[in-house]
This record gives sequence, structure tokens and C-alpha cells, in this order.
Amino acid sequence: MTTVEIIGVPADYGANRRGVDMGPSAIRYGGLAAELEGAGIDCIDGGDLAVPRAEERDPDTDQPTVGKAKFLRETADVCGRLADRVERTLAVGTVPLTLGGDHSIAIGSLVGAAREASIGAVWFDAHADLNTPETTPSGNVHGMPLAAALGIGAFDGVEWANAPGLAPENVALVGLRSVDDAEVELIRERGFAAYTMSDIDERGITAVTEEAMATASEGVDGVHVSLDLDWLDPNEAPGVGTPVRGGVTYREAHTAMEVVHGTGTLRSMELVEVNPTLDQYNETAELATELAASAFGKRVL
Ligand code: 4U7
Ligand code: MN
Ligand code: MN
Ligand code: MN
Repeated sequence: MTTVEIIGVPADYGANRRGVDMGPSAIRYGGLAAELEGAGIDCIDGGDLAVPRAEERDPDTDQPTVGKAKFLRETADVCGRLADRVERTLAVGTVPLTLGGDHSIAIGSLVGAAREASIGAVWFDAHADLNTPETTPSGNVHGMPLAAALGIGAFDGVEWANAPGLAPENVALVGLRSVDDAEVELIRERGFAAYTMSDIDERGITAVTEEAMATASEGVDGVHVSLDLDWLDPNEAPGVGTPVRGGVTYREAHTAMEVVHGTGTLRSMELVEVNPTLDQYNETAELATELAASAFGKRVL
């Protein structure tokens, strides 16, 4: 039986819009443990990491070494502790399910998952999250975690940020529809497997997700799935800080997570960017719990 450990990371200093720090609570109240049990998963709740509040810290955008990235000291501290937790969870044979928080926490998830193993990553997101402290239009680190984990930009050589066992050829991005110019250049230059919403329209979510998972899992120990809820259309998931119209539907999202489960390569997962202050009745968090259950094997019959 698979055992999943829930790790909450109530961080919101990596995003402009406040409120994703309430994500872990909202996802728990949304019924995560019950959903996972419905998938036949044994579930341990490891509680939340201690995370500082943005109001009590200085964003520090003027440090020469960090370019325009805000709250990089806080990000380094929290991601370092998260990486240790993820590494320990995997070491005892348990699957980490990390709850954000903003997407900057993925740096910790990826570093922790890629310390003692080689991994791939599939990024289900409207955005590419491939900005760097040099290219960021916003200064928000939630737009940079994939670049950081790959050692791209001013993160190069920064030990807390680089995921040792993650190679660019095992990265796939799915559902893109808001990509900055510098990110487009990087995707072309490095040849990342990247699927836009048009690719999903043309080829269907099943074929695209199968190909993304195959790319990510080729020759590695397992795959980290990073699920940013803004991947879904805002009609389905209104409770996110950076919504972009034209995302995947409720059914497409479930189908993709069922494909993830079917590959048998899922090694760790995170649910990020849920902002319950923008929901009416916790619907985005509830949807996140359902998608996690599908990724861990829940089925109707
Ligand atoms: B998320 C953005 F400029 N690219 O870097 C940026 F459009 O984790 C948005 O995917 C990033 O939600 C969104 O600030 C980060 C912007
Ligand atoms: Mn996003
Ligand atoms: Mn994201
Ligand atoms: Mn977002």
C-alpha cells in the first residue's frame, strides 16, 4: 500500500497577491485525507513547516547578488527545510505530497526529491515559471522555480536552489498559455518539452500527458508532478492568484492525473497556488484534493 505524507508550506511571499498561505488549510478542509483514503492511500499528515509572514520581513530587492528577486532569503530558508523533509519522507518509502503556498516552494520539493535520486518533472501550469532574477518582470519567485531548480540564471551555483538529479531533458511543461519573452527564448534554446493549450486542443490531453510523462520518466528513478491550480480554466479554479483564461477543463484535468497514475512513475507531488480568499465556497481547494486522488489512483469502478 502506498503511504503519502502531507507537508504543508503556507508561504505567500513568492507571489504578488496575498492569500495562498491559506492553501494548506483550505486543501485539508477540502477533504484531502478522505479523498486519498478513497484512492486506497494510507495518509499521514506531517503538519505545516514554519514560514515567516511577508509583513515581518524586507523584500530585499536591492541585493546585487539576487537581482530583482523578492524575499530570496526567506525562500532559501523555507525551501532548504522543505528539501530536507521531502528527502527524509522519500528515504522511508513514503510519497511526499506538498501543499502550497505559492509556487516558489517547488524549489524545495525538487531539490529534496533529486538529492538521492535522478528525477524528471512535469509542470502542469498556465505559466512556464522559467524566469530568473535577471529576466523576471515582477520580482516574484513563484515565476522562477523551474529555472532555479535547473540552475539557470543567477541561481547557478546556488546550492539551496539547484536540484542535483534533475536534468533538462526530463522536464515537460503542460498547458502553457502565458509565457514571457525570455521564457520563450529559454524553452527554444534549451529544447524543453513544452505543450501549449493549442497542443492540447489539437492532440488531446491523453496523448499530450502520456508524452510528457514518457519524456520526464525516461532513464530516471521517478517523476515529480507539480500542479499549479492556475493550469485549469478560471471557471473551474477561480481561487488562484494569477488566473489565465483558456485553461484545461475539469475532465481534462482528471484525465491527465489518471494518466499520471497509470504510468506508475509518480515519486512526489505538489499542489500549489490555491488562494481560498478568491473562492466562494473552497471550490478550488476541493478540486485540488480530487486531482490529487486521481493522480494517486482513485477510480469510479
Ligand atoms: B505561477 C509571471 F510576469 N510570468 O514571472 C512572473 F506573468 O507560479 C507570472 O505559475 C508568474 O503562478 C506566475 O511574474 C507564477 C508574469
Ligand atoms: Mn501558474
Ligand atoms: Mn506556477
Ligand atoms: Mn499563480
